[in-house]
Amino acid sequence: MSKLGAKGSRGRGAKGRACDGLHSRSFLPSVPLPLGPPAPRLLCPSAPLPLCPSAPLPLAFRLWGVAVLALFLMMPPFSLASDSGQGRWAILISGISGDPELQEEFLKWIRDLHAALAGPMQFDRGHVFVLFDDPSKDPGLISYKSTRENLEKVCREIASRVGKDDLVFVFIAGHGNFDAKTYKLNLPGPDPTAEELASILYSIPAARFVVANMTTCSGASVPALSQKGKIVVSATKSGMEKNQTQMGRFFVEAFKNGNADSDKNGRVSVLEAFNYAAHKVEEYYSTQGLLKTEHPVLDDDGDGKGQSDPGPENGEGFLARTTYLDTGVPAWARGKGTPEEEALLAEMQTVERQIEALKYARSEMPEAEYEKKLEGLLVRLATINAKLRKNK
Ligand SMILES: [Ca+2]
Ligand SMILES: [Ca+2]
Repeated sequence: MSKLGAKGSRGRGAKGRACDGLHSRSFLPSVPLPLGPPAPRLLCPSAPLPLCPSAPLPLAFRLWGVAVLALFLMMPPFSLASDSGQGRWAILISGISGDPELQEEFLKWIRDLHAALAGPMQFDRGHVFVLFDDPSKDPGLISYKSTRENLEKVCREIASRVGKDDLVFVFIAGHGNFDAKTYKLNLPGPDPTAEELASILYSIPAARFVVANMTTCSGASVPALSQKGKIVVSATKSGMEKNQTQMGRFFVEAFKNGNADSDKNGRVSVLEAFNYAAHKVEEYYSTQGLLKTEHPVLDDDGDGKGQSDPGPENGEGFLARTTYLDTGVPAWARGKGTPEEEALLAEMQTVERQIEALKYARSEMPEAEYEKKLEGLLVRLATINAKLRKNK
């Protein structure tokens, strides 16, 4: 079940956004959708279909038709070569576990995430660095003991090899603490504050960062880690949530589980992973009959404040919707393709990004202008997909 379902149960669905005319997120790519086969998602119960094709159709129906066409044409038409894994880097770090069972749990998260990155997501193995509090637990996997010094060393190494447009994914497991003023990550040896952590990580001159801090109290690290162009996910909304967190487990699961791909475009965006994991956290506490002691948030607008429900309404989630850890090739399209097909795919992703940008700018333009621009982008999307099918 997607986060959207959970949001609906909290009242967001009552706004009627699911059938919000033709600009509804229901049929656009790269947006969270209820799970299920593609066809039913195109139907909007409150918007009856036009039965007489010769009758003039309102713009809304024309847009709906274009959207249906775009999605129809997005059915797997071709195969593409995946890239070599260049341009993407990962730091997976777990600090002091403090408990053998927790240590095993954190190691499992890291192992699973490493397997997903090096496997289906095709990261270059030499681009994935694992730091753990006891390297003897898995010497083949763990690059370094998770000290601050070693984290700095890894960042220096990546900095010396990274491209300016590269993506760096940082996953932090373990414990953090908060003394009402300062967040610190508990590592063997000196504990970096959130500000120091940001300084160490962002010494890497890469344009794109996804930082997932899954520790206790991690919400308190968001203000320091937040910057324009960076996506920050934390397991808790503040430093006051000090109980052991579950978010990390589900965030990792999101990249292993097709259910996180709520819009069924064959890829899991960072926002989809967040929504999936946040929903699973909610489900976990509910099923266990426990008071929910962690409230995950995401920040990607650089204002230092995370949102539990990112969307155009609060301006959060634009980057995360269009940021992926994978190669850029949908799961259904991974294989061998031609340069022309790759160029078309890149163009398709550009148009998807423009659609998202338009949705975020919607409140600042007249509705007619919004619909006209959206229609234009959807037509472009349909045209690209038609070309891809033709090349099949
Ligand atoms: Ca997706
Ligand atoms: Ca924010």
